[in-house]
Amino acid sequence: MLMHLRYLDAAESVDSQCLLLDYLVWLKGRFFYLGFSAADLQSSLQCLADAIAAEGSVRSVRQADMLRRALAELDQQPSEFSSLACSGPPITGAAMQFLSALLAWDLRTAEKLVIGAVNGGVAIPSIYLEVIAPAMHELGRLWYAARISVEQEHYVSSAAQVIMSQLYPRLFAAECKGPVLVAICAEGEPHEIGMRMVADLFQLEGWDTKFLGANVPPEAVVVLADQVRASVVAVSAMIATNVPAVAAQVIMLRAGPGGRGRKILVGGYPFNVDKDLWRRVGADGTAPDGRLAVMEANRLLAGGE
Ligand code: B12
Repeated sequence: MLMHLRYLDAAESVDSQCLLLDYLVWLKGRFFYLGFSAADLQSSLQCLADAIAAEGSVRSVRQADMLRRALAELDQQPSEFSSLACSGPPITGAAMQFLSALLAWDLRTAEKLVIGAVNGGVAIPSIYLEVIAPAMHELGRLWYAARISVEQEHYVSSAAQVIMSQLYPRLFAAECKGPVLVAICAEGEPHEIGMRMVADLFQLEGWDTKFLGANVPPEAVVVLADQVRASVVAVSAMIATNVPAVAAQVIMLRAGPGGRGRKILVGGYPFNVDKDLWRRVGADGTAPDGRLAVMEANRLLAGGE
């Protein structure tokens, strides 16, 4: 129940009906795969909407209304894999081999596949976006459908990062004379692989990147952005409940030293679901993946609005 309230709070605070609906669709599917009743979910959420409305404040009435509208739409949605977080074509080829090896706890085979491909001339962006990213998305679907364990989810994501780190001598081989990028995951956000990939692709394009990882305290970001004279700060969130933290980070950066001239990019799953969300959190732009993020940052620095 607490989790529902957090999603509702977040969706309301950034005025995003579609983020709330996406969460409920995801929840309905998760109930389906765990063998829980969809009718129970629907009636408990209906009770929640009534209890929130009974509070009577302007905010609670608005939240209850959002929840009721989302529930009416939820009825029309199928249960299996209908959330964007869990949809998409099945993975094939190298992505499937990479994931299968790690699901079998075999880091060596997954590592050989990646390092062998890079040694054979495959570009790092292709490895990231066509092998590792799809493998991670499939990992999420398998967890969602209760077909793998939590241990496997943790192992695969941690092993993927170990393998990505082995590409760092190549990523940082050239002297970086380009603009400075500070890349962080918003306060509370544990998913760091997406932001890490984005930062690495900036590095490959000659940017000087400072990637700080998951759950970064917002004040520290303001200090660092000033200290390293960042041209762009990139803020990532994967879980919708962390979108308000993205918005708060943007406000803090704008108010901090040098904040007016600095560009802020935001991204991650909620920004792919709600295409206009980046504007409502006060950012300068967004992009659905690392390659497009570099293009967007270059466009903004060249004076694009
Ligand atoms: C690995 C993983 C984890 C790991 C994270 C480890 C780590 N160190 O990062 C762990 C195990 C910790 C974890 C925890 C949880 N997770 Co998780 N996790 C995943 C998983 C499988 C992969 C994430 C990933 O690396 N994706 C690959 C990257 C490359 O994709 P990406 O993040 O979308 O990034 C790309 C773009 O979005 C974009 N981008 C990203 N950031 C930025 C920033 C900027 C500025 C720009 C421009 C672009 C951009 O570019 C990236 C590269 O192209 C996803 C499944 C999925 N669909 O991604 C679930 C998933 C995100 N997790 C989910 C959930 C529910 C959780 C938990 C709540 C429960 C759980 N599974 O244990 C907890 C969170 C607890 C908490 N404290 O909040 C759900 C979220 C559902 C939802 N409706 O939001 C997902 C979608 C799984 C699912 N299918 O249900 N998780």
